[in-house]
Amino acid sequence: MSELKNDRYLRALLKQPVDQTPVWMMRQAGRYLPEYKATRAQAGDFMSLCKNADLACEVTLQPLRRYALDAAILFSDILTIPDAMGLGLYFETGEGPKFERPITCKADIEKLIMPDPEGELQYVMNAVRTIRRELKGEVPLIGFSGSPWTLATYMVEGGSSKAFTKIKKMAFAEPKLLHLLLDKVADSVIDYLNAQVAAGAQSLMIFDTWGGVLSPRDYKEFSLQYMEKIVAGLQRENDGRRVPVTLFTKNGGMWLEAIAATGCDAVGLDWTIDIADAKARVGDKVALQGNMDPSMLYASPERIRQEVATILEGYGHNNTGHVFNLGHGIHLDVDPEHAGVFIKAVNELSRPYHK
Ligand code: 1CP
Repeated sequence: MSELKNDRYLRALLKQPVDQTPVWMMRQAGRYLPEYKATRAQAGDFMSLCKNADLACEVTLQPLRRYALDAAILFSDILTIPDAMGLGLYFETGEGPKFERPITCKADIEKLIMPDPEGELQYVMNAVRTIRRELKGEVPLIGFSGSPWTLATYMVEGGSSKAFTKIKKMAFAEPKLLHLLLDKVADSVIDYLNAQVAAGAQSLMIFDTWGGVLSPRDYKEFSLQYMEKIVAGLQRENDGRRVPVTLFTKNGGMWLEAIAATGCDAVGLDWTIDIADAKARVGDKVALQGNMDPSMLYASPERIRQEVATILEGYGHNNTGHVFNLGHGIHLDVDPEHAGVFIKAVNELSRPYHK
């Protein structure tokens, strides 16, 4: 495979020296970009966009044409696995994801399909292969999955949730049942991520968007334990290069040390923790990714630059091991020019930290 022209992102994750702080944005391909809306309209709906390798590749590359980003992320969704397991994913206009057949009992869990990454999920691998080819080694490609806990919240709630009562009822009233489900989902995530690496993904990220709604004990039992199992089951090298793994638990700042102890290479931070404190707590054990509040992109260009400067100073002069990012996905009504101000600020203001 071709040499990477820009490997800052991979180097920073592995704590090797870099010339400036690499940056990308969670949900960088999406509805804040008019060109995304146009391609999505061409595809028809969101899942058709995910299932068309050429169009999925097109939207993956769109943000890279606008901004000096250091990584591309596969255009897909975390809910591809539950869909392939047989739950019937659908999107209603203006609403979040929903499942036709949510999990309600043991029989539902027992009949879940273990998806074949090159079978039911081959469309994802085809997208990975197409994107890798079209990237032409410009920047690395990030593959991803949801954490078992986060996937299970959608599978049991039947869609997005605010209070998570159904999944918590299962966790506390029938914990064995939930463990059965989490274990099955973890096994499919391992197969799915390893297949993404085989297809060309150069780094992996696990999104634990809802781990932060659990108590510290329950977080370890129902979320972290399964992410640890996944990390242990992953293919960590491909083409003679290490494939770094980043774990991101939104609202997981309290549990940094435990997350860092899973064997992952990097920990994603939202904005509710100061990056200087996070750095002091994890030391050299892992790299850190984050951590600007995505709502900061509503601010003036001066304010955005100031925030970037503050976060860079917080991480400090020990300069590697930081990947700049938003603390969660970019909002869909953000002005694309402001995203550009953010990326440019990281590119320019981070250089002095790497001398
Ligand atoms: O066009 C549209 O209307 C669809 C909106 C959309 C998009 C652009 C969805 C539905 N998924 C995606 C893409 C997506 N999702 C990516 C691709 C990378 C990129 O955009 O650059 C990634 C990495 C995800 C991951 C994802 N999906 C997460 C984890 C990260 C996070 O933001 O917390 C979660 C929780 C989902 C579920 C999901 N899929 C779609 C929506 C709107 C949601 C969130 C629902 C909710 O809030 O509960």
